[in-house]
Amino acid sequence: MEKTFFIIKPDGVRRALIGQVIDRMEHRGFVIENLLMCQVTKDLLAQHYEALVDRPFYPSIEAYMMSGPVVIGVLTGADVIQSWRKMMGATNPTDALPGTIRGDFAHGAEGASIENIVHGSDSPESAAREIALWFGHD
Ligand code: IDP
Ligand code: MG
Repeated sequence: MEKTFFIIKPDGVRRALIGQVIDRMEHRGFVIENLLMCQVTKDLLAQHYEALVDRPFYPSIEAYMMSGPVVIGVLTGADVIQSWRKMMGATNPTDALPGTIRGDFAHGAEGASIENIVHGSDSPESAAREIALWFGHD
């Protein structure tokens, strides 16, 4: 079984969407293998978004992701990495289709950062790296 790493971002927690996001995972038949509410630290976030830290908009991502608690977890199932990405929808909620989490719950225009409710690993390599980073083991 494949594993992926997910985050319900601060806007998802703030808007009381934890239940609806988890509900979609469970309805789809994926298994939640690990689940934790926490406050992101600067260092951990920079490691998580190592591909984005040098971008001009990274400070806005940092402010967004540290603006409140997040829920992190590991999801397991067949082809869960790509399936969860499809369930999330496009990065920019303006492009996210109705029926996706971002397409149903986000509009994305909150200042400089793209606020889009959820994160999901984009490849098996990212999933393994992110699970190890956030949970300390795979
Ligand atoms: P993803 O979350 O769909 O994988 P990534 O390109 O990996 O998208 O970007 C990570 C996160 O950083 C996005 O979900 C979004 O919150 C934020 N982000 C990405 N690109 C931009 C941008 O151009 N401006 C502001 N925030 C961005
Ligand atoms: Mg990404």
